[in-house]
Amino acid sequence: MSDTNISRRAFLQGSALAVTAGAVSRAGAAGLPEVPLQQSPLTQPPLSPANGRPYQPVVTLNGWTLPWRMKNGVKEFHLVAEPVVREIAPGMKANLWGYNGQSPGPTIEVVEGDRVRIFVTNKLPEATSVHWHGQRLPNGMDGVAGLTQPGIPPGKTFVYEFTARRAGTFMYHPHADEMVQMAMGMMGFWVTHPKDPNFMRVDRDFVFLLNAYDIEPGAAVPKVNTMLDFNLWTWNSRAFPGIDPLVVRQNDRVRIRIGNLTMTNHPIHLHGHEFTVTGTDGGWTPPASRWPEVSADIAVGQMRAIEFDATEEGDWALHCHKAHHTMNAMGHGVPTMIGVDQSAVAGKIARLIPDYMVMGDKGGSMDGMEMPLPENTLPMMAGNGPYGAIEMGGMFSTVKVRRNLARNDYRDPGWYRAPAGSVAHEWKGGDAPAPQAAPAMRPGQPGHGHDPH
Ligand SMILES: [Cu+2]
Repeated sequence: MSDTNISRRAFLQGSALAVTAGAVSRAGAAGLPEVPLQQSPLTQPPLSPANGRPYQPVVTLNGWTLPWRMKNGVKEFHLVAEPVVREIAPGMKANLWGYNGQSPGPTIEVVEGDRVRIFVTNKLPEATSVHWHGQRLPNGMDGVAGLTQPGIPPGKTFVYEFTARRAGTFMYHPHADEMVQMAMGMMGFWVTHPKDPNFMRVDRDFVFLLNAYDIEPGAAVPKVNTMLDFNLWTWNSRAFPGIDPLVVRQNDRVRIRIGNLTMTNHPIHLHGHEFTVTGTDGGWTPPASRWPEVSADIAVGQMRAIEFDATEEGDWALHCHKAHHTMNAMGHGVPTMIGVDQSAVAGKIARLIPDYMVMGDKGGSMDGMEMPLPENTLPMMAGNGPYGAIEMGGMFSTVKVRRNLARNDYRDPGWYRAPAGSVAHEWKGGDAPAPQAAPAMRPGQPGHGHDPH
């Protein structure tokens, strides 16, 4: 395939110009890189670079990395903005907008110093643009429709070109009708690897975006006008139990890069290990500025790279610490009934509705209860673990640390088998007589026996 003169001239002018309508016709399309598509919602293995400078590729949780072609020393990518169907978790599919068959779009991986050319074809019913969030680039490549370029009209292809100047963690998303397009799932991850592959080297490097949708139970299209009250809290447009585990070999150095494109902050909490924040939107954090944490709050529009040594074997929860963010669509608006004896009223209702069930009087646990749900709707908390129901949904997964894994093996090893005697269990030794402390009293208080004075 050969370049078109039109696009080459456009690059020399150094701004995001449309490859003219002719170029996306059958004849002109010869100049465009092919469009890789991904349909599977499962985590794809890391894409080892076939050409260019070497690096340790990342693993996109429930996602994939976009292949490129090398054209006269330039890495060429082709993104297609289009309507997609995304399985949020088994049992529920959403009609979203995304890139190359999925929401989020594929991760783009390049190396510091790479010359990068990205063709963006718009198959949406309205204009779009792509903003390369966090990058240093020529102003005309920044992707803000109206400010730095005209919007990409439906059916047209624009080209962006710049040098990836700074290593780090980035995102991409539209800067055109943002409220609608981001509520519909248009976003993706970008990683620029350091030129020196041994700089900040880790064994496993995971990436995902925090996103959120408001989809009525039974519906499939997000409500795009919702400002705060979302009901699906997702990582890469997947909700637990649809989120894959992060599989790690014991003693691996692990990095998890997280970007937040929701409307609120998310305190992401890791069990069993301490981590440090080694990178932000602005670059690597200076080592002297790091301190140990077990939760990192990720504000809207921010990115954080956390790192730890996976020393402890097991299945360690990794989740947002806002309790409503580890739940799915149903149940957020239900009144609190804890401690309310509903038995009298239940009898009366049962005469009218034979299957009526008292709910919530002993807490919210759904353990063992099967609820009828509307079509295409996820239960509020849904996962099953080796010891019963995991009463979670939404922004929840596990870091599965195992010994004896191969270096590049990311397959789910199943549930952790804890050594005998190391699991919390029912006490069967009988009640020990516990000495009770005497009731607290103030000196001189009448009726309380002896006075120390
Ligand atoms: Cu959250």
